[in-house]
This record gives sequence, structure tokens and C-alpha cells, in this order.
Amino acid sequence: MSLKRLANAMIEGDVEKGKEVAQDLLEEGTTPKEILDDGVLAGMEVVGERFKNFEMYIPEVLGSAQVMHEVMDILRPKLVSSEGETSKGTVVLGTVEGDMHDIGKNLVALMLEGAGFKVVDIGIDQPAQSFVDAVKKENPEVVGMSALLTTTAPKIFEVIEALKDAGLRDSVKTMAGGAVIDQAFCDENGVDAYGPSATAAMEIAQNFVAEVKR
Ligand code: B1M
Repeated sequence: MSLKRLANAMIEGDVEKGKEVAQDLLEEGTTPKEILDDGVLAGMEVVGERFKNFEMYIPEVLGSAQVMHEVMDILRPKLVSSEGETSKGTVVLGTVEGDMHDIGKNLVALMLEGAGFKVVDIGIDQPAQSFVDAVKKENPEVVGMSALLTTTAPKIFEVIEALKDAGLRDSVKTMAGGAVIDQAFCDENGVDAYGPSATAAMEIAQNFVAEVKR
């Protein structure tokens, strides 16, 4: 019932209602994962559909995004492992050049942090060189790229090529996800794994790190 209220707050772009319902749900014992999947993502799915059908426009969608950000701030401390625990590994994560979508990427970051990874989030609209610079600086096991537009998906290939040119390709595993990405795209563009969801992204990162340590 309340999960539906949260989904509605997302659709209405009502930040205060979204925060209040998320707090209530946590207090009632609903898990952060259920809140994400059945509240936040359920609401976002409706937003996506309405945006596609011209029933919602950019300012309204930004309102929904704001609710999502604020609810994620509430859930983050519940998902993130306790301080002082050894990091499970490092993931450099970003949305590729030309692409401003960050909701999915932030969700991936949240799940990874929840699983104990150090996440170096380089942000949205990031050129290939920024990924390379972050890999040089942070020495991660995994590089994650998010793309939601047909026009920006090819930028993932540019990141892979830039990592090769910098002599870093063999030192990291790569994964990609976002609305326009699929397994075939990853196979064709030399990406090690396709992440269909934030949970999948977390499992992929865990497997990658286990492989590296083996
Ligand atoms: Co945009 N937009 N948008 N938009 N937007 C889409 C992507 C679109 C599919 C909507 C549509 O028309 N049907 C369409 C793209 C069409 C295409 O290219 N094929 C589109 C368009 C066209 C545009 C603009 C061009 C619109 C315009 O200006 N005319 C413009 C482009 C701006 C730009 O980036 N340069 C634009 C702008 C915007 C807003 C700013 C209004 C807003 C973004 C706000 C923000 O991110 N802060 C927005 C939104 C919200 C959407 C939709 C409605 C929702 C995206 C979203 O956040 N979904 C979207 C429609 C849709 O996707 N159905 C749409 C929820 C999120 C949790 O899912 O991001 O898929 P998603 O992430 C999932 C998985 O994909 C995966 O895990 C996540 C959780 O499970 N995942 C990964 C994501 N990244 C991953 C990385 C991984 C692994 C898994 O490893 C690293």
C-alpha cells in the first residue's frame, strides 16, 4: 500500500511526500531493496512510459528525478556497509559523454556501496579521457559506463579504445548498462559484461573481483 504511495510521489514529483513515505516504510520494516524496487523503480517506470508518450515533459520528469535522489539519500546509510570494513574493491563509474542521465548510474553506485565497494563516481557527461584519468588515479578493478541515448552509446566504445591506448585495458574489467545497452552491444564493443540492472551490476562487480583475486 505505502509502496504504491511512494511510487505515486515519484510520479507526482512530490519530494516531501516521497521522503515521508520512505521514512515510514523503513520504520515499518520494509527493506531498502523493496523500497527501491517496488516503490522508486515502479514509479520511475510509469514516468518513463508517460515521458515516451508525451504525457509528461522534462520539468516534470526532473521533479520525479529529484524525489528519487532524495529517497536514495535516505536509503543510502541503510544499504552501505558499516564504516571501517575493508573495501571489497574499487569501481570507477560514470555516464558517458553527451549523456546527462544519472538516475540509473546513481542506483548502481548505491548498490555497489551497499555491497562494500569503494565507488569513484566521476559523474555525467564524461569523455573517455576522464575514465582513463580516473583509472590511473584510483587503480580500480572495474570500470562501469552508463548510457541511455542511442547517440551516446557509441561513447562506450570510445572509453574502451581510450583504455587500450593508455595501456590500461588489461588491468580492468569493464561493464556497461542503461536503457539502450544490451548484451549484443557489449559483445560488439569489447565490453566485458552487460548490466541489465543495478543488482546485476553489483553481482558482476563481485564476480570480477573474485576472478582478479583467484
Ligand atoms: Co531522457 N530519454 N532524455 N531524460 N529519459 C530516455 C532515456 C528515453 C528512452 C525516453 C523516451 O523517449 N522513450 C529517450 C532516449 C531515446 C533513445 O535515445 N533511444 C530519452 C531522451 C530522448 C532524452 C532527451 C534527448 C530528451 C530531449 O531533450 N528531447 C534528453 C537528453 C539529455 C541528455 O542526456 N543529453 C533527455 C533528458 C532527460 C531528463 C533530464 C528529463 C531526465 C534525466 C534526469 C536524470 O537522470 N537526472 C530523463 C529521464 C528521467 C528519462 C527516462 C524517462 C527515465 C530514465 C531513468 O532514469 N530510468 C528515460 C525513459 C526510459 O528509460 N524508459 C529517458 C530509471 C533508471 C533507474 O533506469 O537508467 O535504465 P536506467 O538504469 C537501470 C538499468 O538500465 C541499469 O541499472 C539501472 C537500475 O536498474 N543501469 C546500469 C544503468 N546504468 C548502468 C550501468 C551499469 C549497469 C547497469 O554498469 C556500469
